[in-house]
Amino acid sequence: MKLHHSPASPFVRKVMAAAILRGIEGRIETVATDPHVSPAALLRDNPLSKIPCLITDDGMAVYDSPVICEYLDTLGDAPPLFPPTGSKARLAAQVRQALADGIMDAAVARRMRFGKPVDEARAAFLDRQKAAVERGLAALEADPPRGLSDIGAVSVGCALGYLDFRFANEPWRPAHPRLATWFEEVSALPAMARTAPPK
Ligand SMILES: N[C@@H](CCC(=O)N[C@@H](CS)C(=O)NCC(=O)O)C(=O)O
Repeated sequence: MKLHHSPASPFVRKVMAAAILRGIEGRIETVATDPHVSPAALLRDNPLSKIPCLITDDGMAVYDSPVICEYLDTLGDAPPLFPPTGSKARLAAQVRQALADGIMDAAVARRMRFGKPVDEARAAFLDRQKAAVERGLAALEADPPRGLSDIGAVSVGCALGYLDFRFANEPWRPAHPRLATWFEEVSALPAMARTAPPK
């Protein structure tokens, strides 16, 4: 399989962490891709010009990260990251994934302001993204994940790692001590340690 990849993308990190947890990392060849310049090789596979985008061994392009992770769960023998279909645990893991993905979406959108003038409408948009991140963190602090055993927890780890990577000047730990303790524990695990964003 091939994966359009960037080490800075939290969504790519989620896919690589899932692949490590599933024991199939070695089956994925990463292809360095900058989605923001809309390279032809990416557009051929994903018309949205977004990463991650996985190309399966039989040539099917699969996106976005929740869909890729669910596909990876069908490969390999390690314990699944998606609890059984129809279970309450599965719904809870998917909702937590959606919350973490939403934090990543909002944080990535905030990054788009850098180096550009910010008018009133843009400032309001950016404030809204910041507020979404803050509310998302508060919801996670009220109900932090346990361990790294499902796709919800993996996604939360990637979201927090992205905040550290891109918004180190806005420390989230002091107001979210339970989340900080959990993140400290899971950051040492191979799936998180080996996929950490560049320094
Ligand atoms: N919902 C998508 C989000 C992916 C995403 O936003 N990726 C960013 C990189 S972190 C991207 O490719 N951005 C390029 C663009 O928006 O043009 C997923 O879960 O995979």
